[in-house]
Amino acid sequence: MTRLLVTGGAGFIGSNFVHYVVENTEYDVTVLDALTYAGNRESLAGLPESRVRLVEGDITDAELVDGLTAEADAVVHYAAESHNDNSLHSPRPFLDTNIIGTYTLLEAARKHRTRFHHISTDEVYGDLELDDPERFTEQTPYNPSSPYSSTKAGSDLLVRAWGRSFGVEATISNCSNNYGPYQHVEKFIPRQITNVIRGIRPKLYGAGENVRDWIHANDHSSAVLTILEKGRIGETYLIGADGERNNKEVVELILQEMGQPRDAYDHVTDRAGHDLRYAIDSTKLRTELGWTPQFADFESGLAATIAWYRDNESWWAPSKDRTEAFYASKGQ
Ligand code: NAD
Ligand code: TDX
Repeated sequence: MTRLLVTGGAGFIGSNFVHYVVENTEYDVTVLDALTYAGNRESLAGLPESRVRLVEGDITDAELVDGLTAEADAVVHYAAESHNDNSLHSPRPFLDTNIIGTYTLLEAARKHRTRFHHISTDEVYGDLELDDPERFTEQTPYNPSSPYSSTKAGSDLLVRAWGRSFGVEATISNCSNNYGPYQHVEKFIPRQITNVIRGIRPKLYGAGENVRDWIHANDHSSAVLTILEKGRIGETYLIGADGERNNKEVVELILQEMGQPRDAYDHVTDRAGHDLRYAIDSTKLRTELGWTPQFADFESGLAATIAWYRDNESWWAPSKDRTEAFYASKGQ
């Protein structure tokens, strides 16, 4: 394996993966990315041109996808419409990219017999009660809540069907909430960090009791690379780093780290259908493939992320006003 086709490689997690691959492997990377509002070529700045090529294009473009897949040894498929709040406002792009886009890539992988790794989310499993002793495993039934998570669930099922019916050599990973550099300011942690930098109070949906299971994007990247290289074809692996926190705790940590009073935030309108809690049991990945996360300490990972947003205002500033105007229109 020498050349990877990474879809969505100019987005948050995809760009972190491309940086990780360049630093830790010999592989060359072709990024296929439509550079939607969520994609940013600056997220790939500084990477060697001899190893990383960015192709601006859509994963629903069958001819383009076919040509790029023919050149690749493996496809790692990150491209998606990824934000729950957007999916409640305007679901159609989620169907186009997450369903039709995944179908288009699978058809190319089938034709060229290309190894395929599909990036998915723990949100396909729905949510857990706060006091539920169980966490999500590979056996948990699918029960998605939002237009976003239902299209991701649909894309997972397409991957399984193309594996079983057409022999596509595919693996799937479902990861929990990522944090780290290059995340769009629409998402929870970067929104609150950049709010504080701009003198805006952080915004907590509802009571702030919802729990997310945080993992650093670098740990997600190392897990994906492990599955790509050692995972069993046809299998699903859950990725998580035991990082459960409720949203209120995370906002308080951000405020404290940024030198503000811990209660200097506002409660705003809750998200419709807001999932209560996600939690991942990643035993299979750890025991079968020997993966372990490196960013065990959420507080220091968060502090490094805050420092990154302070140091890289030119990366996020162009999106900030537009994003806040969208939230303000919804009372959030
Ligand atoms: P993101 O929104 O930051 O990035 C998505 C990228 O895909 C962008 O660069 C965008 O330009 C590109 N894209 C969108 N539509 C496209 C199309 N039609 N053709 C080509 N490119 C297109 O998303 P992210 O947070 O980096 O998520 C990446 C993947 O990881 C998604 O599949 C998401 O479901 C999954 N995931 C995310 C998280 C998380 O916490 N963010 C957790 C688990 C899984
Ligand atoms: O301003 C906010 N205030 C707030 O309280 C925002 C933007 C969010 N929230 C809450 C909603 C969630 O409980 O914070 C939590 C995290 O919100 P998001 O960052 O929007 O993430 P989430 O909806 O949990 O989904 C994320 O993780 C799973 C990614 O966006 C998905 O792509 C991934 O599949």
